[in-house]
Amino acid sequence: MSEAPSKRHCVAAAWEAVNREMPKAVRIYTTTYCTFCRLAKDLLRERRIPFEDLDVTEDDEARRWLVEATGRRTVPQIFIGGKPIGGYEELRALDEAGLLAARVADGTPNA
Ligand SMILES: N[C@@H](CCC(=O)N[C@@H](CS)C(=O)NCC(=O)O)C(=O)O
Repeated sequence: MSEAPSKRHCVAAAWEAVNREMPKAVRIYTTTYCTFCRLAKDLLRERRIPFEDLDVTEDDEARRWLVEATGRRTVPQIFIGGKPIGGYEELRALDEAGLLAARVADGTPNA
């Protein structure tokens, strides 16, 4: 008789489906060779939060737009439901406060 799938397995499978089908509420602007970008994406993956990764390494126009939109010059810049929340440290602070999942759930997907 086959073994019933574990709860962990079911949750992982559900998140995979969400990743495939749900418009993503989290958008993260990154560059290559950016430690904070990697940490932010690792955290999102750990929490199984789907995200859209936009690499702006070679895109000066996008970098200028990001500075205007966020008032910050560093990457990553993370948007939830179209609103800038800051970089990795702000993402981690939301997570540590137990607010990240709710913010993502509240965030309307990026257009
Ligand atoms: N406090 C920021 C630090 C981000 C940061 O220092 N990022 C570096 C790259 S890993 C950066 O953007 N440096 C300036 C630049 O590349 O122009 C965060 O948590 O995201």
